[in-house]
Amino acid sequence: MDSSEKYAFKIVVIGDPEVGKTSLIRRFSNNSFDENYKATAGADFDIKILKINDLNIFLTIWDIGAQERFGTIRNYYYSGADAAILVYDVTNSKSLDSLKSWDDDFLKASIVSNPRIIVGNKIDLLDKDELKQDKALQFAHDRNLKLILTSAKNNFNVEKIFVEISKLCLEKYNLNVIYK
Ligand code: G3D
Ligand code: MG
Repeated sequence: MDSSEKYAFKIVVIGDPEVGKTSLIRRFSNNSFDENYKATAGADFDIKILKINDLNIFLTIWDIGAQERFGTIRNYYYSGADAAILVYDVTNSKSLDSLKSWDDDFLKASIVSNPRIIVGNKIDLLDKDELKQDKALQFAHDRNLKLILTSAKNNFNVEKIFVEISKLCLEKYNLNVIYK
């Protein structure tokens, strides 16, 4: 019998439309990237099991889908969430500016100060000298959050997002054992 500890976390992936939320989730859960799938419609989540050290982490990863704009639906997604992944597109500064209100909304809907992580996606579209991301680093610093730069397209740093957020969840919720 598997005697390793098991933990379950609900993770929500939020941010403006088109930043690559669905692509990151697909890349992580199926290791695939599809340039042609349609915008996510309605409720959608994937389940993935991660092993960190000796721990089994069950992640339900919620994709906020095409409902990004509708505030009332957000609360349904946020309900019971353990952590949020805040995604912006490194080629779209407006999507970075929006993260402030995404983060504020998520925190407002959370009972405790849940862990979050900032993800700058689509770095395959940047030249090397554009990778500095000063504004994002400042935002990350202001909120005491980690920034991870990714490419769902090239599968760069995608797993790292989920490992890091799982570690933050473990730190915060180390009593959330469902089976020992
Ligand atoms: P969303 O779920 O946040 O709305 P999607 O975003 O995952 O639907 O992605 C929006 C568009 O960005 C898609 O292109 C997708 O292929 C593209 N995309 C996602 N991640 C990356 C990335 O890392 N690099 C690049 N170059 N493109 C990415 P289309 O053309 O279908 O709109
Ligand atoms: Mg989507």
